Amino acid sequence: MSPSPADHLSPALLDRLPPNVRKPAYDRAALRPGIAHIGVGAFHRCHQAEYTDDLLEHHFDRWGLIGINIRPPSLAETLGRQDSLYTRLIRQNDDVEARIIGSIVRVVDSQDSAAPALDVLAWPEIEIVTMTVTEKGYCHIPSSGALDLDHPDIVHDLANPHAPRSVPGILARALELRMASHGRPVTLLSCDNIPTNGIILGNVVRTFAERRGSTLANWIAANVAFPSAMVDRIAPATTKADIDTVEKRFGYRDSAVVIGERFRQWVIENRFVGRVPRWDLVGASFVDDVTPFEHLKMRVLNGAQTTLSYLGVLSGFKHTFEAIADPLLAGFVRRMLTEETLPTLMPVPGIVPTAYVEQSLSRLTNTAIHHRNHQIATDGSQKIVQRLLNPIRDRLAKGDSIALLSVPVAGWMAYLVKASARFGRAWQVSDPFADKIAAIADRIGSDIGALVEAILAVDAIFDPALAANRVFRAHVVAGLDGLLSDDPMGFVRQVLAEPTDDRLKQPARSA
Ligand code: CS2
Repeated sequence: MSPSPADHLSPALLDRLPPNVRKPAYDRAALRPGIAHIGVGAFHRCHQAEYTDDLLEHHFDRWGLIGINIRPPSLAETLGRQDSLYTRLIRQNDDVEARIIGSIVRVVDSQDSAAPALDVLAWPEIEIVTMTVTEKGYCHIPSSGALDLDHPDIVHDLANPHAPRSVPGILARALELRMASHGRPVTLLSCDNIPTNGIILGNVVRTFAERRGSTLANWIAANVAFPSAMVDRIAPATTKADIDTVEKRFGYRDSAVVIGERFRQWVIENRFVGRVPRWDLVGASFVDDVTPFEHLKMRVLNGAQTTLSYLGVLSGFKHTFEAIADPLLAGFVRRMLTEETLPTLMPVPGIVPTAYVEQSLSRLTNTAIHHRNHQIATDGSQKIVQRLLNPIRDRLAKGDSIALLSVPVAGWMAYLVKASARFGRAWQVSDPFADKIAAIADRIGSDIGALVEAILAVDAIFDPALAANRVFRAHVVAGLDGLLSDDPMGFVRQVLAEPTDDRLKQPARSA
């Protein structure tokens, strides 16, 4: 019997789903929670939870996931009603593939108090804690990677270590509870797009713990591993249309649908303590050094997304696939990546860089993935260092041109400046530095040189040596001037028209 439209996803419904919906092919009742994941958003449900589902099908080994949300949305009730089952749709232009993921056994809401999160994280059975808490969740200073001791949540947590709010504070307290109870080691695996994410996570947790005393810091040094990882799959926020697609195509309701592209990748540094889920048996790679992979992914795929998001918003495009359908923007991004980004990359085992660029650009043309430019533009201050500023720094060190890579940096500035009152509040933005940049814009107005000077002085984003570089400043001034003009795309066209050699030192247009 096929389900009626009113049927909601549940274990009882599994046997009645249409045959083209793939289902967990293992005994969910035999799962044992061994992995906790902080930040159960669309990306986790589309990525690590799917790899774990694959692992359970292939090798079983009982690895169940407990999800923890310490920020909105609340998910325990929504997923709880479905016994933590949800549909993962793969959409590739007109193709839709549905699969029910069963690897999550429970989701815990811990937005109001850290207690539920701490309870799970301290269980002796939890051997791995993975996390997708967004770049800003680490409370680090983007330009240096150090814990931001002035961050309001860190100030709060150091004063109230038993009732933490921040990720570093929650993890440090959970480790303290583990130390004081059973003492079992644990691997903390960051799955966010920050460079050397394991090192940054280790830094912020250790720095926090050191302030709590050397006993905890020493225990962490001996019992906790912080491998780095590169994660990849485009999985934008779910829309109502995605939920309706499930009902229309497959005949049931699911309030926790996630949607992603077919491509996925997970490269994990092989540095665990305790048991290791054999994700390498189902497509992930365990490697000694993640750095070449993460540079490639963040500078090429994420660099392209960020560029298309800012230039896309400035040109009136809503989604990535629409921005990249524009020949000027597509041409700009391809040339930026091949001429300026690729030469900054180290060799990556098994990957041909030019082919990777083409594959990345082609992923972005997927018309079924409605990734909003404003979503990607969110928290740009936390993203541009690894996506744009690091390759710019590498190129400047060698005297190479940065004319193209500096355009999206100016794009990020233009995006925040245009959100200020002085520039007409063109759109609403979400970025930890939005207020600061808006205040600068309100104070300075349209003196572009002074605006750039003041924004580059924000040293949490721009390290002082880069900010002082004359070539970089000149390009960013020209870029911001061009992108704030009435014809921002005319400026992009003009940059592309410059002969490559002339771009070495001089910007296309001086303000
Ligand atoms: C995006 C990423 O929102 C963003 O910052 O660039 O979420 C991107 O889609 C993923 O990193 C792809 O793996």
